[in-house]
Amino acid sequence: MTAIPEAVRKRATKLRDEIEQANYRYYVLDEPSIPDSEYDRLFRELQSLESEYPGLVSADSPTQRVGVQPVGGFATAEHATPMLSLDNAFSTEEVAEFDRRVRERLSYDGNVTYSAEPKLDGAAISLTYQDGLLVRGATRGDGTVGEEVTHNVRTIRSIPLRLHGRGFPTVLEVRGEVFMPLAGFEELNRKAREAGTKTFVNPRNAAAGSLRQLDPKFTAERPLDFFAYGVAHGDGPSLAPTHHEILDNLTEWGLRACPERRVVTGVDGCVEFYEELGAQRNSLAYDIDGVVYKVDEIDQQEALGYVSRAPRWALAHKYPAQEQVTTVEAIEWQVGRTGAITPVARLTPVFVGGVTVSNATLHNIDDLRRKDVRVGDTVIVRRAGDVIPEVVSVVGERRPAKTKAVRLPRKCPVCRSDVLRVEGEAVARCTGGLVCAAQRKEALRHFASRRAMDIEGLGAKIIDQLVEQDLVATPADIYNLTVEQLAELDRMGEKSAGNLIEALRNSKETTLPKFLYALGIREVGEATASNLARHFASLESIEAASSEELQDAPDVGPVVAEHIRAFFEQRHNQEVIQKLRSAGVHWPDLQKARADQAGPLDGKTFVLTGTLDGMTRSEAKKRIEALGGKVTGSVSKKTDYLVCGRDPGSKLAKAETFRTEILDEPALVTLLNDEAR
Ligand code: 9MJ
Repeated sequence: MTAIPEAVRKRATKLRDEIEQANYRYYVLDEPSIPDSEYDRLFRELQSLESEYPGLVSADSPTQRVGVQPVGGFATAEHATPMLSLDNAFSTEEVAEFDRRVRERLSYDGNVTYSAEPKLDGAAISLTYQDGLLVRGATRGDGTVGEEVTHNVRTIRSIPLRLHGRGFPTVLEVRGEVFMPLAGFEELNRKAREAGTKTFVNPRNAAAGSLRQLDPKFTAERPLDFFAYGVAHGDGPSLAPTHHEILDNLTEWGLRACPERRVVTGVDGCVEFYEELGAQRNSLAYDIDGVVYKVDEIDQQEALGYVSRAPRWALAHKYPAQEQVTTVEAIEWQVGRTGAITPVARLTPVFVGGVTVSNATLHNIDDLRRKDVRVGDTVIVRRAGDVIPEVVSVVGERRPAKTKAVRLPRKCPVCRSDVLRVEGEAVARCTGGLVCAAQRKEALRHFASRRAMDIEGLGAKIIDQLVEQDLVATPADIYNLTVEQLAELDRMGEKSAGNLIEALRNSKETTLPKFLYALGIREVGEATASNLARHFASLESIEAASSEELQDAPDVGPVVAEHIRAFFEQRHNQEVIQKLRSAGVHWPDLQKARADQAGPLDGKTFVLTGTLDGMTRSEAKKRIEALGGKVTGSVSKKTDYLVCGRDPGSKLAKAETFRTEILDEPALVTLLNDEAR
């Protein structure tokens, strides 16, 4: 045997210690210290050292087992067939290598048929059904012994307590993943932030933590879901001969399997599936960290067998990690349009969730304090779906000496006005208003944006220069700009200056809802602006309305009404509006809304998702609004209907969690036609 250099032995010991520590934090405490990507890196390094120096391998090496033994609280549950994990691949070459090994072992020259399925990021679970009755739910634990969590599993609504139909084995052990859909996860964390309690790092930990609650009452309150992905053993009637048919059978017996699965052929089929699903990854309702390929023929699976911790017939092909470690280089405060100041971490750039991230939000001062993020810290950054990258936690073990806790600045970092934090509010604000260049820039960006005044070519870079050179202070000033002034700016020539002037001229013809939205009144988004316009029909009536009268408009509560009042009471704002109108900004007269003659869909809130065939989304919106209904952008408790077209986005899953009524296109058309009568 090759002699093992001392440095290698030391490195292996260090890696084992780090991996063991990470395992403990992950499996026992449900509080991971490092992201999976970092764990995988350490694990692979240890594996590669051990394969180079086999003398390093010891029975207690983390490479020799799946997780850690369960501790306390729950009864232990043995797995008659071990619950294994999966080997990982990070490239097409590694997938090809896997396929080659499979064919070699099977002495098979043709293309292997695989079942390809999303790899869900949750907690693995084993469910035992005896004579169709759910008798045991168990976590994976160390793969051989897990924890008995039957009571908790029974609270998950997508897990049937009794199987449907017939033909299932007398004893059926189903394996699958308990996970938390993203909408539920974000809602849970939002509530935790509001209540000032601890947030979960990611949906997977939230799912694992929820499953291991000692009191099932708490599990029941968590939005958990379940997809089956396999069967361990069955007594009685035998199972189908292929993996995909077994999953189909499970769905006939009332279990859920991920609908995104597909039977594919050879490496090409696998990779095509990987790429297609990768393109949809950000719009799925749940987190996935890769796809899994499984040899579809059960006979072939049996011939291939297992290695110590993973089946030889399956492979996880991972996507770019959604969590990475990096370091915090600075913590800065960003000033928004309404003066809200938000802590932002400037990071050593890191590739996460498919893009390079160098800034991440820290939400607000309370959240920052709770996580205790400091300059110099090693942190976990998460970027999942379309969500803004965020710092989720600090890797405490890696904090350098002499760091300082971050404090809320007393002066605005941009204009030096006082920073004010209203008692009970999470957000701190700069009190500078339009004196503050940051707020001015943000107000102008908002004013010019596509859904507001839609001024093409007036982007952030131009606005920054206009404000910094004192050419523009308020939105009214932009209509006084000349071609000569614009042509002087960086990134501008005569021609683009001329185009911008033309765009400014075009933008003067607008609509009342767009104009109201463009003013940037706090809490007045597009939907509220549109409701106000419809309800009051003219800007003058809105300006003259009392707080009570404003609240007669749909979607306007006392807080929003107060913001509207406060905005119009400012003389300064009145002047800006006056100047805008003098510059020629105008909109068509609206029919006076017949406020007292309620539309048939009055008070009903709709959300649209997916593609409609017979009309565009904006036509649908118009028709709903014409009958008094309201269309908003995201699903909440208050949503009455989700209109669901083809290829719906994550709103569908969210609507399902709120049990919102779902209308397909024909149902919407029927409703609109019926109500229009
Ligand atoms: C997940 N996590 O979605 C397996 N998995 O199969 C799928 N995990 C698995 N399959 C055998 N889809 C062991 C683990």
